[in-house]
Amino acid sequence: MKFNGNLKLAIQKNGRLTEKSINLLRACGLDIENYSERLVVSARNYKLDVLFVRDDDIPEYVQDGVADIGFIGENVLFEKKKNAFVEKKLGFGKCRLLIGIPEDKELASVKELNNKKIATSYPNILGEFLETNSVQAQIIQISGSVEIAPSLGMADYICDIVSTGNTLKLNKLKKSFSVFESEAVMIRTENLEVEKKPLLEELMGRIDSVMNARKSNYLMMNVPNAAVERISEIIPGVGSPTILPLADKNMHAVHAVIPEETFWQIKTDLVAAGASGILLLPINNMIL
Ligand code: PRT
Ligand code: ZN
Repeated sequence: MKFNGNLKLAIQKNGRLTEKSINLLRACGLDIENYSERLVVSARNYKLDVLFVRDDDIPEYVQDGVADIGFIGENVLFEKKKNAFVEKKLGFGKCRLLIGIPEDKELASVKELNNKKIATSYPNILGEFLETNSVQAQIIQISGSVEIAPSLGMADYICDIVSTGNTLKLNKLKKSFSVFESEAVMIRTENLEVEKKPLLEELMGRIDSVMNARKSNYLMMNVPNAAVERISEIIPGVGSPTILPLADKNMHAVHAVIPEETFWQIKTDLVAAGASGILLLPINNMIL
């Protein structure tokens, strides 16, 4: 396997990043067969081997060149302090590392962390945060279920990953200071073999195209001739809309690519201006 010339990508085997990583690769047109039982899967239509590993091992694999590239949460990457080059953010796996405190406590300033015990699985990231803020606190390193540490009397506060905040609530904790923002990123080994560079560049181009497309939708509607100008003003987006004559001489079709989040903001104005038969379609790929 080592010398087959394929680009080697490490992704999480079984966890929160797995499905989104595979979805992204498939959206890039890569044919990756059922992966659940295997450690390595080769794409059928691209010189790419996907290695399935624990997320904690990905920075080291990429540093050592066992994998050429990896998809990994920035939280793990920065905690592990390995040498790998961040190529791009991937737009999924977003979360925040923050200080969680008991519901009945208040923290007015970061300085109030002085001399406290803080439980975390991220001693390096927390350590840097405390240092930046010139705070001396005791870091209690635990590998899982950090949120129960205050109720067990092991620590005053915690520093853990939060996305919805439900886990904090369940443990009678609440959010305090934000320590680190994270999302999944693509990392690359520092010494990528020259022959693999075109494979990586092609893959990155496809990822850009998929990510651009995910941020946009394709909007189509029918518009009375007199309203075409008004409708064109309402539509935000990438370039000017496409305006096409219809069989009905009084109407035109208007098509446009719009940012995903804007549809519900403009929908009422479009209808009020006379648009009908409004369709909003997903876009698979978009090359700018
Ligand atoms: O087995 P392996 O080591 O590969 O997986 P893992 O258990 O270490 O990681 P996993 O699958 O839980 O998470 C992988 C990555 O997903 C993390 O490194 C983050 O980059 C990202 N991510 C996004 C999250 C969350 N959201 C998240 N909510 N990782 C963990 N959580 C946990 C958090 O630790 C806490 O226990 O979810 C809980 C909080 O969630 P809420 O929604 O209740 O706030
Ligand atoms: Zn892990």
